[in-house]
Amino acid sequence: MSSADKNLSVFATSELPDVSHRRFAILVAEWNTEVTEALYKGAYQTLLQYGAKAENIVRGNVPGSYELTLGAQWFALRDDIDAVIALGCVIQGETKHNDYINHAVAQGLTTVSLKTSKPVIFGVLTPNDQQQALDRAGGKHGNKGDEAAITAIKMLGLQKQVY
Ligand code: DLZ
Repeated sequence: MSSADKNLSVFATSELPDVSHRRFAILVAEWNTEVTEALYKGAYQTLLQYGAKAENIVRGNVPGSYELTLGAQWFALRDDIDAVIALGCVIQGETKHNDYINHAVAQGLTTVSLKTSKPVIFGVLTPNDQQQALDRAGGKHGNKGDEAAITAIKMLGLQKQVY
């Protein structure tokens, strides 16, 4: 079973919708690149695995997780983007810096999602250390990137059901 399938079994209660014509933006923070690149790989492959077309997936990089919110807003405001997946990794440090970043990003992505009425998925790891992050970026605890992609797909399914 692939890690995407594992995540699907955690989530799924129904079939995933057809997303062959849906357009996705994946935003990747450049801090903790080893982790965020693994998250990206997971999200990208999972979108393809569940029917998205490569030409309908655009990638954007931001310097750090704090910048995910504005990057997400720029993509979400585009008419040709249906959903945004924001990927980052904020590792706990000796100061409270990480708390401020995590709260700002969570709040900011929520605001963008509600303001644009599009799925903006929080794919940010908030681990205590790098190993915990790697465990969740294709390691023993799966890949949060896969999970973020499936969440985006499921939200597009709900949108179709509602509208
Ligand atoms: C400054 C900072 C710190 C200390 N740690 C992280 C981190 O673990 N993960 C991450 O994605 N970004 C970090 N940053 C950078 C901030 O997200 C942001 O890029 C800067 O504060 C500039 O706005």
